[in-house]
Amino acid sequence: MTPTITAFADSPDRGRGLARDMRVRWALEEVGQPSEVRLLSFEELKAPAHRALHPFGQIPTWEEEGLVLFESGAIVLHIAGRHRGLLPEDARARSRAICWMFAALNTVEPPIVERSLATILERDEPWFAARLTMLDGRVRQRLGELSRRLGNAEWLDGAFSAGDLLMATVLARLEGSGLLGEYPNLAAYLLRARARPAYQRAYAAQFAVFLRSRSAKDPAEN
Ligand code: GTB
Repeated sequence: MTPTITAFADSPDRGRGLARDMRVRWALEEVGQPSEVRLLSFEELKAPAHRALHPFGQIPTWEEEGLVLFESGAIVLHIAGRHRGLLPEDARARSRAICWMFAALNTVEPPIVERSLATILERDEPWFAARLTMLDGRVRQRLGELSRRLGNAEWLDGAFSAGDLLMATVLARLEGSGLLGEYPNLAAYLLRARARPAYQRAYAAQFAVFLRSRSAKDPAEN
């Protein structure tokens, strides 16, 4: 049965591939698993039908033969566990790759998301500049540590894995901040990840949603 995932009908990132369905789309492309995508408005996200799938009323979700999952990391792990290509066969290498999945979501993503939310929600506050300096410092700490560990390697631990996939989507959220450019090996790592054909296909699919929503809103733009 073809799995169904959910995504924003009208993503606030305007098709830049920053919403968390992108991780799932990318993982599906890496392993060659077709899927259906159900697009949801903000109202639909909070409606009982969607909350029955996702307790927090968010995207993405996963439905497949009665199995319902939420949390992008759990969905990527589910995909990686059922197909070759995103986790090593060797048990120890597999555990290390899963370690990087958690590191991406639990250690690197939180300060990046906090910074990103502050730039949206707190920009007009009188104390915003001081807060941003502090948040930048927290992000820099993690980027410095990650940069030192990556060194000149192509990927975080041997072959490309679901750990790299999640880490790249986390780093992508720094787009436009100027912070990633301070760590040339991380900037190159993100470019390398985004150059993967599977990423390109996933990006194109979510960008097509943005183009359709834009033309529905303003036919003159197309
Ligand atoms: N921990 C969950 C996961 O990893 O799946 C987090 C899911 C989540 O935050 N989903 C967001 C959502 O549904 C979309 S991705 N938000 C609606 C709500 O909570 O009501 C977050 C996101 C949104 C917008 C941008 N952007 O515009 O750049 C980037 C990321």
